[in-house]
Amino acid sequence: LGSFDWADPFYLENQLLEEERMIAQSARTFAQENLQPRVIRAYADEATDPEIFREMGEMGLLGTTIPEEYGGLSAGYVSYGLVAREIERVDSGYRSMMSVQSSLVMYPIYAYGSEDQRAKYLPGLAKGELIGCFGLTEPDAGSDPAAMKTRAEKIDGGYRITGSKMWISNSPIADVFVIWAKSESHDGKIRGFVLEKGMKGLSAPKIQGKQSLRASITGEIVMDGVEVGEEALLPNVEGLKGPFGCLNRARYGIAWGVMGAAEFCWHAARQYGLDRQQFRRPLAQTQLFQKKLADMQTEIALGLQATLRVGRLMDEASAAPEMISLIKRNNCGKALDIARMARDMHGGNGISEEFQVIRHMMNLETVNTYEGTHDVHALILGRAQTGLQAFF
Ligand code: TGC
Ligand code: FAD
Repeated sequence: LGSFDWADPFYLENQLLEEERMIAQSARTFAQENLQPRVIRAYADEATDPEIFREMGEMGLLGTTIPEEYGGLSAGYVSYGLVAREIERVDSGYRSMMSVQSSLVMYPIYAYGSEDQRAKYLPGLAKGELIGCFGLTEPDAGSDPAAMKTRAEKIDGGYRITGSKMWISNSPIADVFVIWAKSESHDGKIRGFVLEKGMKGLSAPKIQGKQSLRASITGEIVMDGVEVGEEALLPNVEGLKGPFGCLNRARYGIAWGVMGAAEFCWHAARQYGLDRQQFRRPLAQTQLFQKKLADMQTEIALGLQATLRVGRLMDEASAAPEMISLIKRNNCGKALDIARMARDMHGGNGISEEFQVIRHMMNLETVNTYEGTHDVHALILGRAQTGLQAFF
């Protein structure tokens, strides 16, 4: 029988390819050296440093799966997931910045865009010289994006877009806006458009006062008759499968990312329990404390194995969206439970910014909600096994 590594119970590390291990290691070094030192201040001040996009770009962490000719790394989905895990080990907001740029902006321009659109936007987005955002959710259309009100009306040589988007990561600092709208000249079908900062009628006010994901800026997108040329339309997709094709990738990355946040909380709780004495012994020497550590270790080990399995299937192009719903839902829910438990195990210190577990806990409330809530993914899985639609 082999030996047991408490921090890596199923030897995940050994199941990675050499290239994947190297990408994960460089993402870890970057996250620990460049992001960790600034996150406590950024969260407290609710301040996002746009320079982080350039730094991530220099490290090759934006558009990991996009081909090299467009500035990406041509790496696989397991590598992308490992990057998300390392960044979210520091903060879910920083991972959010990375995953919106990679999966929700670069991916649709690459997969659904014209050659001109790819050449115009992808290299700048990969370097982090351009910042992107993805507008699907609206004030009255969150879980039900088919109810969107944003319209693209045909005008001479292009379109006039009117509507508003809500809760959009990166929007107040974005240069490139991937927007989904119902297009009147395409039978009212949902189509994607690429808008640019500075266009007349386009604004993106910041949403103030978030108590979660404070290191990542979030805003609205207001489109008051924004006029764009024909070249703004993403030509190669129509219908909800356009935005969902992007969400499949982002949700998969989140399933890895939240395991990074959960690992941070688990390791912090273990160390705290070893260091702190009560009743003349370490907290870690009590049965209740050890049971909590065992639960954390178990859920994280299982969650990571599941994401690796789905990642391998993504790389073979045979992962189904329902598999992604399963890991997005379960890993987010478990990570949130683990962060709450770690907060409790730190006692009073657990509410202090210095110990960082409450920041992860607050962030994970958002991650459990965005990209399809925990319950919406349950309904996707319920539909897949009963054949019955329970959304409405
Ligand atoms: P439904 O009838 O199920 O499907 C409509 C069309 O879409 C296709 N489709 C998919 N295609 C690819 N991948 C998927 N996962 C797909 N899911 C559905 C489907 O085949 C169909 O195509 P067609 O050609 O037959 O028309 O649609 P529905 O309206 O009943 O929707 C059901 C539901 C609830 C599952 C869906 O609307 C949903 O997932 N809602 C959640 C919304 C959501 O996830 N929003 C995310 C916004 S972006 C975000 O949160 C970014 S945060 C990022 C960050 O900061 O990190
Ligand atoms: P609702 O859909 O109103 O849901 C409210 C509650 O009702 C939830 O508990 C939900 O599970 C439940 N519910 C809904 N429908 C049903 C049903 N049929 N049966 C049972 N229960 C149901 N969106 C973007 O497009 N781009 C972004 O970049 C982006 N970034 C975000 C960043 C942050 C910080 C946040 C908080 C959100 C972001 N979102 C983004 C939006 C996010 O995707 C939505 O908030 C999410 O999809 C949920 O929609 P909603 O907030 O309208 O909630």
